[in-house]
Parts: sequence; structure tokens; C-alpha cells
Amino acid sequence: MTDAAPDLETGRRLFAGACDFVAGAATEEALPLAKLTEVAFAGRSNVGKSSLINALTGRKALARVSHTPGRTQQINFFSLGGKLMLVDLPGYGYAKASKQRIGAWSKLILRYLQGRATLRRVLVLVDSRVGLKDSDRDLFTLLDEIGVSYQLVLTKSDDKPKTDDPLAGIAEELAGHGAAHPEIIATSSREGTGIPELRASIAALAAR
Ligand SMILES: Nc1nc2c(ncn2[C@@H]2O[C@H](COP(=O)(O)OP(=O)(O)OP(=O)(O)O)[C@@H](O)[C@H]2O)c(=O)[nH]1
Ligand SMILES: [Mg+2]
Repeated sequence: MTDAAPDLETGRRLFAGACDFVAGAATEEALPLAKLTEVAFAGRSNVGKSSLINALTGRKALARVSHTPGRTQQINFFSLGGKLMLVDLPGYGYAKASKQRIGAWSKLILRYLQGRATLRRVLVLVDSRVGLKDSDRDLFTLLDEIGVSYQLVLTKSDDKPKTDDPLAGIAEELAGHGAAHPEIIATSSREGTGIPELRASIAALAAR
């Protein structure tokens, strides 16, 4: 099975099984042992990372959903039936005015991304109503540099754009990044759009 033709049924089965909270790590020492293949969810604060993990696993409150941006402060690990680890990272780039960038993102996350041998892919979530921000571009550059494969996942595609054509040129921009997967998956945790497809593409990573 290739990434280009992910098997929806395999994805459905993987996510229909057990999903357990394993650890919430606020320090490097608290990271669980790196045994399973990991897929991490990264993105700006409030982009919908926790909601997407809940939608994928069909659990309403597995990963906490917050109304206050920047709520997920630790790295949370969820095991999918001992086959794959889903990793919910704290959001970056909150506070529009303060220009907080990836440099301010905690050292813990940088260490995690750089040193995790089992990390197979980072899903970089981008709000489809807003498009790419410089904090996202900083993360792309970092992941290119450290050679960690990543894929862009659009969130909140049930809602209308906040600016004129926020997604214009996004595929072309991504194509200029060495470690980026070319396929972009559009999702809505609220309406379920793109969820089976994303399950399948994650399951394809677990299988290898
Ligand atoms: N319209 C719409 N809103 C969504 C969707 N997914 C999440 N939201 C809303 O976006 C807000 C943030 O969701 P979270 O899942 O907590 O986002 P997060 O990226 O985990 O946030 P932090 O952990 O704080 O960085 C909440 O108010 C959600 O209700 C979606 O698919 N559609
Ligand atoms: Mg969260």
C-alpha cells in the first residue's frame, strides 16, 4: 500500500480499536520510551489539534479541547492498540501581536522532534480559514533541516475563509520544502470531512 492509495478500511480498523492515553510529558525525562511508530500533531495554538485527535479516534474527550488558545502545554501520547502512537504537541504562535515564533516554542518540543527515532511523520495542521503564517513556515524550515517528514493537514474546512483565498499558492509553497509530503488533506473535525482519508494515511505509516 502506498501513500497515494491509502486503504480506508485499514484506517477505519486501526482507529476503531483501543486508544489509550499513555503519558503527558512536560519534561524530557517524562517522555515515554520510544517503542512504537509515532505520528505527531503540530500547529498553531487553537488550530484544532486536540479536536482532530478526538475526531480520528471517535472519542469526544480523549484529547482535551480548549477554548483558551495554548491550552495543551505538555506533549500527550496516545497509543492506538499498541500499534501506533499519536502525539499531541502544544500549539505555537499564539499572541498575534507579540510575534512569538518557533524559537519561543519550548525546548522540550525541539528536543522531541530532533531526537525521536520512532517519529515517522509530523502532521502540520493549518487553519483552512486563515492559511499559512510565518510560524508555520518556521516549523517547515526546522523540519526540513532536521530531516523529519511532514504533511500539511487543513482544519476547520466546514467554516468560511477569514480572508480572501487564504489557501492560494499553498501547494506550490509546500513543493519548495524538501521534507514535505506533497499531498494536503483537508479536514473538519466538526463534520467528519477528510477523517477516513487521514486515518488511512496514518495507518499506512503504521504498517511500515
Ligand atoms: N468550525 C470548526 N471549529 C473547530 C474544528 N475543530 C476545532 N474547532 C474549534 O477550534 C478551537 C480549538 O480547538 P482545539 O482542538 O482545542 O485546538 P488545539 O490546536 O488543540 O489548541 P491548543 O492545544 O490550545 O493549541 C475550539 O474552539 C474548537 O471547537 C472544526 O473542525 N471546525
Ligand atoms: Mg490542544
